[in-house]
Amino acid sequence: MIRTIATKPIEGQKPGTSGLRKKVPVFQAEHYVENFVQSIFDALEGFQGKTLVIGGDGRYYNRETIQKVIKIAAANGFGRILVGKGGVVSTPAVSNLIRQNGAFGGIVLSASHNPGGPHGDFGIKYNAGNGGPAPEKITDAIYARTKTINEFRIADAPDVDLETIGTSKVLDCTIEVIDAVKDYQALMEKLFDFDKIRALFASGFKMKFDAMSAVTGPYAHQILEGALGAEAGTVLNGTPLPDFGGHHPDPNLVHAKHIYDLAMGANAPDFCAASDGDGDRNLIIGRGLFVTPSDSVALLAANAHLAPGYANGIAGIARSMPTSAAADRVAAKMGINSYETPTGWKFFGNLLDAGLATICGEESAGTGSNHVREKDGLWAVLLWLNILAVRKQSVADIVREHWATYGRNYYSRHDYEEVESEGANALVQHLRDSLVSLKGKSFGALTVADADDFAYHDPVDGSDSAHQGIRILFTDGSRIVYRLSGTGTAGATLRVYIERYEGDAAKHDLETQGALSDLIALADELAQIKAYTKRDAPTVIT
Ligand code: VG1
Ligand code: CO
Repeated sequence: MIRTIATKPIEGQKPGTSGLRKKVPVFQAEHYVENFVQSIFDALEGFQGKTLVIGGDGRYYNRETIQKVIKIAAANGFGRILVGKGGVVSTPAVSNLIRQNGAFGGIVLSASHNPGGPHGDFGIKYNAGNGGPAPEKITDAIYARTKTINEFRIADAPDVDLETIGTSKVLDCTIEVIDAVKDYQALMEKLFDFDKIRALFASGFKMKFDAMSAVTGPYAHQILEGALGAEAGTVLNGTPLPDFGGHHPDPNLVHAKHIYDLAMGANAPDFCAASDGDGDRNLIIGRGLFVTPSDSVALLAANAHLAPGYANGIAGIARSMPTSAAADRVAAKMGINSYETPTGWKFFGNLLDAGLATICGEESAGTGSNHVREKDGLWAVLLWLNILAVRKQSVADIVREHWATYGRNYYSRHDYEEVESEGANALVQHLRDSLVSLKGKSFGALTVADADDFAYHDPVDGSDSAHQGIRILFTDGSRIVYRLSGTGTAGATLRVYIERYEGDAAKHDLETQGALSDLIALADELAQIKAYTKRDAPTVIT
């Protein structure tokens, strides 16, 4: 039986960089989930009888939400629902399932790298039929609907058993509980030379992969230790936990410091990596050398042809605006196009669908390709392994060679987390007001070539996205970028991105913060960060 239940609009259900993200208690409020999910379906057309994929990163409130989504989707007329066993599917694997099954779309339940648990974060995101995060046109329509919604439809049915692989029915809708790892592994086997990687491990190559008690554990166990023969114990924290063991499942130098320390210590493995809560981010550290995500996307693009899936070369490279220009240099040398998009994977979708870009990346540890429409943490790890297996050099040697060829883009991001929204907004406004007067000004050796508030014109669908971050570009190629996070759930988070290009190979081994110190000081001076945020120092430096 379908029940139609009266409801009232709920304030503040505006999807951010990556869907709707709030604290768990917010989602637990009466009809909150129901309202948002019904608003998603109300904003879509033509899904009667079609397939919906549902997956989540396994965090607290995942199961309860999945039961609701299944019942609402069935009541709204979906014909078939695919859901991973236990309701746990990584974000890139959801993207793959949507594509492989010709699904109408999918729902991803995740707050990615944010902490979980009863007081942690939760999130809901809609992905379209191409497997990627819904474009702004759809998220705007969803948001508009949340402001006028007055009823939702839900099946009056018992909960679906998510623990057993098999098929059942809710109303006329077929629910299939599936093995979420199998299809993903098959895709990876098509893209990468598993024989070569197996031989690399057999030769004594050692690695550690930290799944951070999040979604990639089962994938990493099965692919790295199973199919590729890495020794038992290669995967750390490989069991997904609803609260990620109380940690932030954020693979950066702060929250994955233990793996950094391992890579820098005596007896370091050849290769260390980690992924985030929902499996779409990656951290790459070679013995003694951390690879910045911006360098990683450039390196992967330059070497992708060494993997079977990219043997014919790549069509183009896309990076988010704050990501360093290292990838642009690779594209220029290869004679292919590079694209600069706003932050958030949804902006890569059109470029990938149109075949304009093959490899995409973000400075926030997101790298991916046209194999799915999400960034993909394990994919990045496997491409690195494929490259290492072919080149038979250390990570550090490969990175240094890359710098010698292209120059090095020193890069760092300084985050000021959970500052007061008022101060953060005032800081951005003050910067916007000073853009015109900054042009041509000199600060010591640095001269401002241009300053703007980044706006993007999508070359495929012609849509425009304004106010995507303040850019201050210097004549020597250095940049300072400021933007406010669209994924935080408390107050505002200011992100300051700092970059400097160094062509001289003799200066490629400087300590990063030191190499950027004049820009870091200038970033504070121009935006008056300390005054506006009332903070003396960043919360996180990556
Ligand atoms: C952050 C990152 C951005 C990334 C987004 C989602 O957004 O900066 O690059 O796409 O998180 O990543 P923001 O608006 O907080 O800067 V994830 O791993 O949540 O799907
Ligand atoms: Co993520």
